[in-house]
Amino acid sequence: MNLNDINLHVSGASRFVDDLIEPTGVLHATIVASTIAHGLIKKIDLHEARKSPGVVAIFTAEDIPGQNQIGNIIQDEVLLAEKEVHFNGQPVALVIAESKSAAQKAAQRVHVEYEEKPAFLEAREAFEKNSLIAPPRTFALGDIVSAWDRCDTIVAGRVDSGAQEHIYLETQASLAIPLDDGGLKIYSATQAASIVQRIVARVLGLAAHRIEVEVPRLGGAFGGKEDQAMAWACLAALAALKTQRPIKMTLSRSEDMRYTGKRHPYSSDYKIGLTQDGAILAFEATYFQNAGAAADLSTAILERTLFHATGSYFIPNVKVTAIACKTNLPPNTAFRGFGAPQAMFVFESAIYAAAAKMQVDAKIIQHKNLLHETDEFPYGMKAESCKAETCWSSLDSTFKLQELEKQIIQHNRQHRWNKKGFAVMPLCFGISFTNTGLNQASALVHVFTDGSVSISTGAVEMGQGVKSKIQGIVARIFQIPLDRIKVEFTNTQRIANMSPTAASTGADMNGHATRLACEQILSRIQKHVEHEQLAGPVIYKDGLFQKNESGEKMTWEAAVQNAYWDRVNLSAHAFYATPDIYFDKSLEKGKPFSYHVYGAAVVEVTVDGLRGLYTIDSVKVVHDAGKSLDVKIDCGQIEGGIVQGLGWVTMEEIRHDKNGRLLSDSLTTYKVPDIHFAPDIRIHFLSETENPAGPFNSKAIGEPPFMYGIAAYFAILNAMRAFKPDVPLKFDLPITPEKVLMSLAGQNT
Ligand code: LUZ
Ligand code: MOS
Repeated sequence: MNLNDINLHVSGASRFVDDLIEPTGVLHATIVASTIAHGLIKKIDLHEARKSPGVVAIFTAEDIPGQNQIGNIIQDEVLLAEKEVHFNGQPVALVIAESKSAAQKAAQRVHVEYEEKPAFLEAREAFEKNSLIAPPRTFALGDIVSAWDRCDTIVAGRVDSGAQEHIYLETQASLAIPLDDGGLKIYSATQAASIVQRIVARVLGLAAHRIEVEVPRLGGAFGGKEDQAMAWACLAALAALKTQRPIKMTLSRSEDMRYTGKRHPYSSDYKIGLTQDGAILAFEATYFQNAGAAADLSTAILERTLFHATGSYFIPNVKVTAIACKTNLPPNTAFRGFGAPQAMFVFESAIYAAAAKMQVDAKIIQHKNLLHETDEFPYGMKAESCKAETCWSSLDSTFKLQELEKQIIQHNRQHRWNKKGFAVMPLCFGISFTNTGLNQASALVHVFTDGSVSISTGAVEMGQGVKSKIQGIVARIFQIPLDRIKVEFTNTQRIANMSPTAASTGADMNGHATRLACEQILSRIQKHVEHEQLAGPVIYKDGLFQKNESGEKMTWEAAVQNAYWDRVNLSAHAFYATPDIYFDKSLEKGKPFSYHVYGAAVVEVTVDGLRGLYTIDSVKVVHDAGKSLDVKIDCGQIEGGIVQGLGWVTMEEIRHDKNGRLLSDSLTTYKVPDIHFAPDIRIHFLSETENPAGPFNSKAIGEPPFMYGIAAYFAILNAMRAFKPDVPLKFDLPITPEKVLMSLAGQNT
């Protein structure tokens, strides 16, 4: 049986951090969190809490032996508050007790006195007061100033998009175990084991090599564990070092929702200019990003927003500016798409607004302005191997858009109380970390004397199937069955200096590194067979070393055994750095991406005009996966991405009270798509294309499909306009049933 994560999951056997067999003497941690959005700490009274049953220790910032600093890109985030709190939910103290409930009870008995200060919850509000994370950045192409004069239609407006909660099945979790040499072993539910190692070492004032971080697997992450697993690992580590007992720190669903950051809400201004025939000549936008109270990954996310400002289109004159605004919410963070969905929603809204003004179908403008091979992105890269037009026309021919349109018009004629609408979303998403330095990965491969294989890489398995893809790569090269290949847990002492498993690059980069390591070993074994066993050139085919002339053959197992006794090295480490990418921030030009992923989707919806309810009927996709490493995994990623994208644009609504306290802090108040909401999804892969940048010509899959969901917003708008052609055009997602109803009833929400 192939014991990869997929099989373990379906049988319920897989263990996540919280399921690991607990070490004896384990203690449990919980935090005392700020109950205000912004203010000074006047006093922390631990007196009563210390007497609470089961309490072992309580720590505050003063107990941190190293630096009280967990900021990664920008060092602006303390682990435990010192004099000031900057968001509701910020850790103020750490309570350690014999059980989680004892810790929680004691935490309630910690009394913190605050002096409240004014708080910003909205990006524009923070911007007005010059509360910024970093200076604004601008990308430009062509000559925007003169371009406006040549436009026949100019439309300007505002676009808003809301936050999104990750709702990974597994909440944040860590387990820290003190070691006899003064170091720690930490099990952490993180996408970024080496960054956890680095920051824990900083906080504890220890060398990185003293901190071993292991990630067994994650129950989903979606970006929410790229940076934000950090605090929980650091807190467990701090307490483990201090008490010399194992410490477990897990968050309940509600704690996780209240304490951790989300997808960044954006509020944006746009201006778009077109000629009479629908060619977009100019686009200008300012994105106000609600970063929350610390930088986290906000500046990187903002950069990806700029990179995707014009989506799948070529616009000759562009000027886009993005501003990370510092507010008093938990620091917002990575979430599938990483700033690109927000940018694409703005651009699609601009097209939609222009189409409405010109009284043409938005699809016509979309199609007319698609990217082509020789076009240049505003950041200077050429759209080589562009598949935008191919995906669009394949969508059209595969799913018969004209027929769909006819059916919808007919349905809307025949139905008074429910109307259908559809919209198309073309996709172009850049693959690589935009921070070029992160585009590196390593693999460590051992072949054991029985011919079975162990692989370690920097990839974290979070349900996306990266382990299966890596296993598949090894199986292709060594030509052995999958159950002879084991992909190990991610561990900082087997693979050093790992980049996060993020930016959709996990299978690409770790897959390439694995390939390189396997090729080294295979070549050594082959040479051994040629020189010591079969005396002459051999080829390796069908799992056999074969000599052409004589027909002599040798199995993988026999060759491995013989090579071992001949003292051939059966282990290899390989390093991969994505070639030919660079970016010059002083010019804001370069070639930041290894390649782009293309696709197109059509979303069909039905709106109930009396109740404002809607169903997403179908999502039909043409997607370019290159030569897919695993069609089932890629389909799963496309389906999951689409449903998550639909949730963001339709029903997922985050609400705070005026003290910045999260109101939508459970799955009864924060609604996410379920199986009943999920539409019929049809996926057509663009016939296999070459992509030498991906292992075996594959393409990255993780993030891009999320953005197909954006079409649902415009499909719903189209259905609403079938009820009421003059319904006000607002671009403010999520478009909840409440908003649909109020807007059809002519009321503002
Ligand atoms: N994480 C990151 C990402 O650190 N840099 C990126 O460019 C990125 N892109 C997408 C998702 N996560
Ligand atoms: Mo990410 S949004 O951690 O790829």
